[in-house]
Amino acid sequence: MLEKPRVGDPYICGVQFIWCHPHVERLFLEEKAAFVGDRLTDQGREQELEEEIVKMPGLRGPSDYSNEPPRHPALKINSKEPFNAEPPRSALVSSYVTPVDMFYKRNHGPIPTIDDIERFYVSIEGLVDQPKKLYMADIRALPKYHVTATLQCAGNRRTAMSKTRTVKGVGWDVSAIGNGVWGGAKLADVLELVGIHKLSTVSPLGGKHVEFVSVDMCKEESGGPYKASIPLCQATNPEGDVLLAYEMNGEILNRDHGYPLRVIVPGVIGARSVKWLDCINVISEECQGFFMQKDYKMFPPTVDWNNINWSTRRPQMDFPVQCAICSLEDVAVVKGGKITVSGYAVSGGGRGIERVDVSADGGKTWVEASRYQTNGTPYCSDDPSCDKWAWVLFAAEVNAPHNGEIIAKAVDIAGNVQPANVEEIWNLRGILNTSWHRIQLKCSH
Ligand code: MTE
Ligand code: MO
Repeated sequence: MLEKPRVGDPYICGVQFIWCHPHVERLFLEEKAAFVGDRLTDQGREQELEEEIVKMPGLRGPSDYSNEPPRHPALKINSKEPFNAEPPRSALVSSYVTPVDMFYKRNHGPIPTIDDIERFYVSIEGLVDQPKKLYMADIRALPKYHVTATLQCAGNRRTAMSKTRTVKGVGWDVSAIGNGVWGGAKLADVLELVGIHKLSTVSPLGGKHVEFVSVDMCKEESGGPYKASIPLCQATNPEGDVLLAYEMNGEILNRDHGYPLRVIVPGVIGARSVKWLDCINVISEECQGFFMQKDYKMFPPTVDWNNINWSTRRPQMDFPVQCAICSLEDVAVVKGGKITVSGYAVSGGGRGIERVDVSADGGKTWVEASRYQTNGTPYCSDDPSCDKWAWVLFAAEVNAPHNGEIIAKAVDIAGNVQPANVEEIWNLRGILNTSWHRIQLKCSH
């Protein structure tokens, strides 16, 4: 990082001009300094620089962590730079919609900054007849939708998986998940603007995937921006509810969660919901970025870092059926007798939750938990107003055993069940730990 330039520095003239510009930060200065080089001696050069500044994009990915947003002190920090943090378990069952400040934050680089929201636009490029730039006003002019969707990191519950055998990745307890109400335009409507019709599986120029590119610099992408893609048929399906979201829980999206604009791909692992969207590319093959090709893939337990062949597996998209108890910590010390066990259950791909079972005797007998959605109304799978992309919160009363195990497991509407043990789904990246959630109890009497 450069110091504020002083007389005599090699780039003094060009740089000093940029430095004086109120919208420009030091980081940009550093980039400029590398090629400005010559001294600002004449008005012509000054004019040129001014034009370059006007052409600067509204949104930028900084290369260091000097401009991170404030965060709630109750979050448990799993990695500071990049910032990765989750709320205490209890925060997840306190409300059906997770408050923004209690929502997990999962980043791969520094949080981008906006110089000028008026200058911000998303470009739509690639296999489209007429590439387009969409400014925020253009996106806000499209019909606005609110989608309640649970976002879950593929690494949720990784720490528990790493107890079987070491895995690579940020450690997470059970709270790398949250339920948000996302407000924005449907990607299907946005794609219509560049001539790709609803429910198309191929664009007129042969595109089959839609790639989302951000501006945050990640070391995994060799300093390039974070990116991911989804199939075009999912992007053009209005029922898929893929959003370009500018609101979260009725508020303007904040910087941590993707301000000014992010993608929300409901029912799919969080990694595909690209934050700080900069560019949408219609492409013929799925995105070749690191997080699609060299990460977030599910391998069998026999694969280790010596014999891994990334090309043999597909990028993970839908997440499997999942649940976790959030009213108890592990290990929990409770008074004997009746206790209420509560938590969340969710499945990917829009498959709702059919049932949640809770056992207080290590899995010999089970009781069915009650389930709630939308502000406490009992969940009912044939109710069209139920949120198909969102979790259910569950609760069950059980008799606390002495030094026993409390377990929860969910079944989705397709009849998918969770695996009983983490060992059989162990994988080297530690993703998709959806094993039965087990809590060790110690009774205090
Ligand atoms: N988008 C960008 N640009 N950069 C990122 O690091 N992380 C992804 C996804 N989108 C990421 C991103 C991952 S792995 C997850 S789980 C979600 O964002 C997390 O979203 P949240 O921080 O809003 O909870
Ligand atoms: Mo993630």
